[in-house]
Amino acid sequence: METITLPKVILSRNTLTGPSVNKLTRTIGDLKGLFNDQKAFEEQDPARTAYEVESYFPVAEGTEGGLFFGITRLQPGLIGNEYVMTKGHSHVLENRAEFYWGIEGEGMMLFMDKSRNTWAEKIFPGSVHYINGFTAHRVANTGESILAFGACWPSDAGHNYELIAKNGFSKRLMKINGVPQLA
Ligand code: M6P
Ligand code: ZN
Repeated sequence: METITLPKVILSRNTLTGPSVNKLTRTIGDLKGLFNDQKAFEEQDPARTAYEVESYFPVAEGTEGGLFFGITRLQPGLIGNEYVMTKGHSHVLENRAEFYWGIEGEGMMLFMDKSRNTWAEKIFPGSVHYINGFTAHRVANTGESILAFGACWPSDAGHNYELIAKNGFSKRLMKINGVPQLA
C-alpha cells in the first residue's frame, strides 16, 4: 500500500479540481418563484447561469459522521431590486450545522430561524459564517463581480428546499437607496 499519496481534490482560490469533484450549475430558470418581482424575473434569460457549485463528497450522502466540502460561484445582478441569490435551504436533519466562508467578491449571508426571524451577515474575502442547526441559509451577491464562497457541512445533513420554496424567507435582500437592506 502507498503510504504517501496525492490529495484527491485541489482548492485553488475559487475552484475545486480533481477526479472526485462533483459539478452542479443552477440557471436563473431554476430559481423560479424565489424573487419578488415576477415581471422582472420573466424578462431574464432562464438559461443564464446563476451559480456553479463544485463539491467534494468523500463519503456517501447520508453517512453519519462525515463531512462534505463545496465552492459556490454566484453571479452578480438584480432581479427587479432584489439581488441574485442561491435557492437556499435548511437541513433535512435539522440540527446539523454548517460553515460558509467568503473567498472572492462581496455579498450577504441570510439566515432564518424556526420562528422565521431573518438576519444577515456581510460576506467578503476571509469572512467566516457559522450556520447553526435549525437555521435556513442562502447567499445573495451584492457586488458587481462574482461572489465565491466555501462551505463545509455534515454528510448526513441533507437539503430541504421545500420550506423555502413554499414560504420563502421572512425578509428579502433588496437594493434600497443604492445599498443592500433587508425588507
Ligand atoms: C453550498 C452548500 C451546498 C449547497 C450550495 C448551493 O455549497 O451549502 O450544500 O448545495 O451551497 O446552495 P443551494 O443548495 O441553497 O442552492
Ligand atoms: Zn446547508
